Amino acid sequence: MQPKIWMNGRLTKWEDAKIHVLSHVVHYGSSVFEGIRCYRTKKGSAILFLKEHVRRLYDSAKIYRMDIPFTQLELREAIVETVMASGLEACYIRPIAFRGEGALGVNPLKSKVEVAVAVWEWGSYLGEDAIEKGVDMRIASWRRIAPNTMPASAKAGGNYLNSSLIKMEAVLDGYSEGIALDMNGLVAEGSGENIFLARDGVIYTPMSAQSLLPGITRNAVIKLAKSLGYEVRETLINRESLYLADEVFATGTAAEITPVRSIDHYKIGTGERGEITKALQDAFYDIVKNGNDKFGWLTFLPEAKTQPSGARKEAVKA
Ligand code: PPE
Repeated sequence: MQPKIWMNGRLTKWEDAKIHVLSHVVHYGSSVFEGIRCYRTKKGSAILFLKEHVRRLYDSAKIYRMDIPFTQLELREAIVETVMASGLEACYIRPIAFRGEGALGVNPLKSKVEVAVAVWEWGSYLGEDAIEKGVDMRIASWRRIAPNTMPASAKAGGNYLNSSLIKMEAVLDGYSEGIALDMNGLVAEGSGENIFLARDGVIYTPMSAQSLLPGITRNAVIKLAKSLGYEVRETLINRESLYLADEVFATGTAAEITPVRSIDHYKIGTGERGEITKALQDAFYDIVKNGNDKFGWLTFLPEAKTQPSGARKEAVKA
């Protein structure tokens, strides 16, 4: 049996969570969404960065002048409710707000905003051994959407047409992922991940104004790296810096921290997971696997050993 889907305020059966074919979103990509992970930690199931993801959803909605008919607190509660109802101890969570029925035509303002939350099991994003062995990537021939065309910092459905082109090209050519450059030929991001490199012990990642989604994992990795004593520079990165790096890794909710072992057939460093990448993974997995959450990034579900039952509202308010 598939998990229930929360739609416009209530849980419905998976197969009943439907929309009309003339919904605005189907024609014009007018949705904003999030991807969140719930982990089964040793201290119980916990959602990683619940508040941050919900906030980014509302930021994306604001950019597209969408009024989501629920508060952020209500949506956080809906997410916890959907995860709990699924019975899954670990899952991927997909909240989405979109322009539904109303009027066709480009103007979305006449179409009502609908909201849904779905959950499913989603294992490794870039292949089985990816986290340990790393993946092969290419530089995409497609550029990432430029800042004055579609805002990359909104996680909007339409942006993923660009991501799809990048991804299909990479996969059909035998790579796991494509890295897109921005309009100036500088490194932007993968189709669904942010990109980091390390050289001589310093970590670099493209600046958030650089045609990229300011990833929540990216932000966390920057914090983890600093807490481990590494210098992190958010800067402009040219393509060849990737080839010359000691280490390259990709970050994202789905991808977590995935080493990149080659780009365009250039071996990165030794071609194996690097020391810094491993240190960051260890710090990250200590939080999401062991539940050692010194940063306060996890929202434990009420059943979790560390939380009293009935703590749902308290948990999501925090
Ligand atoms: N850039 C893009 C374009 C992107 O889609 C993601 C997440 C990131 C960066 C990393 O952001 P964050 O998850 O906040 O660290 N991509 C999501 C979607 C993947 C999908 O295939 O759908 C994800 O990782 O959940």
